[in-house]
Amino acid sequence: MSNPELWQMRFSMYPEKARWALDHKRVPHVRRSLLPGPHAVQLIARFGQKAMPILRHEGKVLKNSAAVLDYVERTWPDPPLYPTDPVLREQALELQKWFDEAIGPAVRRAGFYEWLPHTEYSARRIATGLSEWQQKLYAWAFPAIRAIMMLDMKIDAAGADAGRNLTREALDFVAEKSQRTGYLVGDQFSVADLTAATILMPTCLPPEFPVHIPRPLPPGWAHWLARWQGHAGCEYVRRIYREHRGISAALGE
Ligand SMILES: N[C@@H](CCC(=O)N[C@@H](CS)C(=O)NCC(=O)O)C(=O)O
Repeated sequence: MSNPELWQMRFSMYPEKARWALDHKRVPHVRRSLLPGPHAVQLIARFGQKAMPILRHEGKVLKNSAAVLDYVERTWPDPPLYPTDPVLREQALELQKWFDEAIGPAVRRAGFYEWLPHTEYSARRIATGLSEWQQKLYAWAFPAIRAIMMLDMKIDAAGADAGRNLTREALDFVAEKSQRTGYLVGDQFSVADLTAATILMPTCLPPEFPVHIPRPLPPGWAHWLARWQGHAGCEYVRRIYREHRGISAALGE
């Protein structure tokens, strides 16, 4: 069997879901990392869409993080991410859907609203892993890219407000739901925990998130993290990362 190829953005949460699933199952894979802005041109011609993650394997193309995880689960079943019990599996997949469709966009809208005004820092953080001159070039082009991102993701004050409320709701939910067994569904790590921890990663920034974070953080980014720091939901996110994130199975980028 050939190695799968993952099209991703390094700093982003949905690609992190796909990386985590592949790493968890120790599937050797190749990562193709793109930057917001140029990514649209590179992906639309190739795959007919610009959102990542996209996984290509053995002639198949999976285009959404839930579809990628489903394919990874079926192709490399061990260790499992889906609960064996059909009722628990249904619950885990429902939670994945809630985090993917309602919470992810809300967190992103609220976070970006506070982060993006810091032009130089935001550009460098998004362009993490690139050479110094590439980061400089990206920072130079970033004001135009940022304007497109804000329109594309509908980032404005009202969206940020609603996004903060949903972020808090999600943190309250994971704190409460994981109290009994430590996990969101049943008593084992599953796709529900992987998804919740990943979607809330920008809110809690667990040290095991495997992407370089430039320091010091400018005020917008620091303030965002400080707001959630002491929440019990962030303790859950940090514990899930600490105990289950594991190390990369990537062959290269
Ligand atoms: N629901 C999709 C969301 C994917 C998504 O929003 N990906 C972001 C990165 S976090 C992206 O590629 N954005 C760039 C774009 O849409 O142009 C999934 O689960 O894969």
